[in-house]
Amino acid sequence: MRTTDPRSLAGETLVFALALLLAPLAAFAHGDEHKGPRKTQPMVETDFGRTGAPKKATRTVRIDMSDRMRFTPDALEIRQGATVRFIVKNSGKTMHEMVIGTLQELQDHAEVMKKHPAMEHDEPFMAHVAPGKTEEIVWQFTKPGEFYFGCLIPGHFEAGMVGKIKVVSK
Ligand SMILES: [Cu+2]
Repeated sequence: MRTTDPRSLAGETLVFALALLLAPLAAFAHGDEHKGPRKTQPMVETDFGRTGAPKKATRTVRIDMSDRMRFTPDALEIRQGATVRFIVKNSGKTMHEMVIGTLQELQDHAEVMKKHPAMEHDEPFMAHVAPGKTEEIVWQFTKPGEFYFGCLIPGHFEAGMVGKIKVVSK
């Protein structure tokens, strides 16, 4: 004997099915809401160092980028093992970026950018900085050697928007 109206039973079944469907979405949304702005960068290990922990920064370096296609300063000497907080300012009127890497990597990347100008990466060793804005990179230089930083906006690297980082062994 049935006491429930079949229509309401169908309704309940539907609600249950919806709840099942939505549960993972709700979990996802919940996990997402704690993220907020990215506080910790993904850990990346490269030939020119690795993601630095902001709390362990041992040195702060201010870098200015201008429409003259120059970084100021454009030569740095850093002690191996140092974690550097770069405060990167764009004092120009066009977009600029600071990307750290080996010379080969920067050259290759600049070539790709020429073909795909809209391509955007986000890695812990780069900062895309809008006109008038300031962004930060925290990077640990784990290996000695000669490295570079460049702006890979098409044409900028070729115009000389590149700087040198010499990492000296401890
Ligand atoms: Cu630039």
